Amino acid sequence: MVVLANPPIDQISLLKSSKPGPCSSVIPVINLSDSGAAEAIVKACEELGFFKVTNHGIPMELMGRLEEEAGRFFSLPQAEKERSGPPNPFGYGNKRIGPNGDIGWLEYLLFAIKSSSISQASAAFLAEPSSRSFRSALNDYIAAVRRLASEVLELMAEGLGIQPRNIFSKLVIDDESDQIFRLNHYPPCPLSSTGFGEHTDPQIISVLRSNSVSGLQIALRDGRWVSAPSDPESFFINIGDSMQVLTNGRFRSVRHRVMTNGMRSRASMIYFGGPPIAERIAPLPQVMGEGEQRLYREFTWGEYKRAAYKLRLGENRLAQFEDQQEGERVL
Ligand code: GA4
Repeated sequence: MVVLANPPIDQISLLKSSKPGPCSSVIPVINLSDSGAAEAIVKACEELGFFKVTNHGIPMELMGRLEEEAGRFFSLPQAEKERSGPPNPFGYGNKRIGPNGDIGWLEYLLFAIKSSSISQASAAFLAEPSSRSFRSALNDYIAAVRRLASEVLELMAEGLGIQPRNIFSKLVIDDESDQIFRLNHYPPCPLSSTGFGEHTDPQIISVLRSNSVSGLQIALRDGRWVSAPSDPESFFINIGDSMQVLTNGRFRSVRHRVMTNGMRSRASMIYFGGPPIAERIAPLPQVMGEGEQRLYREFTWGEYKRAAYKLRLGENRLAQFEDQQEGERVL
């Protein structure tokens, strides 16, 4: 058998079944106003690293406004969109994902967030008077979704029974927190293909909202892919690599991907909550049981980011930060 060392992403999706599988109902749904929400979130983070939240208190109007503004941007002439790119890594991008040759069937806008609004430096075009309503829809949405991320992170600490309650949330709401916002547009694609190749998110938490066109799939522990049926009124939360490290592997950074739709455009908006660049990331003693072996060595978020941008999208970025077991250590 010929084994491809580094198969292109389109081939990976052909090798593995891209069928949604029989169990799309495995996606846990957490009602944030339920009294058992904290425990249910912890269970979902341990088993899947992924869940949907309802009753989140964010008005649909905020999401609708941003979806409309994004739609207006993506329907501009190509040359005009390209004035807002190429991504460095921020700005407009078309098909190319990251700096190492990954290709997807999408176009997108990537922004840096400073505190709770878009960083002007990452999106000069938004300063133009004609972009005023786009900018305000972005900032209103980001402020709301960042609060939601922080609330969910506090429920995680509560569910784990660790103190202080803001042990995770403070990492993403610091003035220096490294947060990213992404607007994706997946045009219809007649052949079922990969819109965004499989990967894990490097940050602590990601909060995704999409229009009514499905396509997001997540990998179960046994390697099967399952669909996360779209729900424009809810948010999907996924655990990132840094949270997997902070919880010493207890929470799972979930592999996910997006498949295209043959008929309709998928639009998604994703908030990525990361810590300040200089923040040290290591398994938290509060989360570890007595005598539990540390799975990862300490690193700074800046170090991890640099390593992440050197690899292809689908690669296992955490492997190089795994702690060696006592027995393997060269003394
Ligand atoms: C995945 C999660 C976010 O979309 C993102 C992506 C980033 C990019 O598109 O520029 C990365 C990717 C993501 C992981 C590894 C690196 C960086 C492309 C890539 C190959 C914005 C992020 O922070 O990491």
